[in-house]
Amino acid sequence: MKSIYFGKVSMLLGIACMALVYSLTGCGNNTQTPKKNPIDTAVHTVDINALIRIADTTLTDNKVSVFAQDSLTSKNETIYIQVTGLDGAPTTDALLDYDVVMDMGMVSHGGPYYPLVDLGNGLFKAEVVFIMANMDDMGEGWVLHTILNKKDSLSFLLPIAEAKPARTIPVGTKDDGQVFVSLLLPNEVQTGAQSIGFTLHRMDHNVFPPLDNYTVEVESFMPDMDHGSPNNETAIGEGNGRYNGKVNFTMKGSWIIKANLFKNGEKVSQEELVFPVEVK
Ligand SMILES: [Cu+2]
Repeated sequence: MKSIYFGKVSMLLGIACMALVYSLTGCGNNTQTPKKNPIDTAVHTVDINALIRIADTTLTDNKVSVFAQDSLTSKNETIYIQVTGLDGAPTTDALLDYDVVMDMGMVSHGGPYYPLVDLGNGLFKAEVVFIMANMDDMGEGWVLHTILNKKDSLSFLLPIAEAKPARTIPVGTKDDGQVFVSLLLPNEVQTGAQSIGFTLHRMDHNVFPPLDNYTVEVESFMPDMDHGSPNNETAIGEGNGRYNGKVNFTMKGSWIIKANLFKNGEKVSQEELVFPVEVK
């Protein structure tokens, strides 16, 4: 309990210091150049009615709404942003850009986020790694800034609770400083071999670039029964800080996934990352 507490505080201080240095020196540039959003060509549909409405704002001609699959927590999250007319009809020619900032009162800082993907019909997909949870009495917390058609600036307060168990963990590395490792597996999974995804991001002042050229070694372990499982596969880079491997849960129960970062065949993470997973 004690070490978890100190870990959290030191991480918070680390980020706060980083943010303070950033605000004092004014270096770094966290804006993206608005250009045509990439079109998602993958064949899938998003059912807005199955999503939770997080926030919305009405403009003169448009309504902008923010949705998510579930309540948002401090991990790698997918957010949907919908632009409609005041009558609710989709705005098909909307141009949208965004970024995220955590306002902590005395300081603020950003976090890793991916470019918007245009899903068509005024619906956009954003992917953000919330590297910490909102904190009581410390600023407004996470704010999603959107820019519609290069002119209307809209901000949404995002309620980011702490992910339990942790799914995004910072770890020191040999060459790249503090790296945020996010596990993309749900908290509850089924038995059997399955793919396991991670994203890796480093910090460069107040920007958080995706980190490639690593591998994530995956080991499974069942603490109550003192055994692991065969046929796990190291997660290999797919670009943009995304990694995919395999994990094999041979029975139901409480497992942990131990993850270590490797670069050029050498272990470079300063401590082993542990992600608890319930196998149903
Ligand atoms: Cu923060």
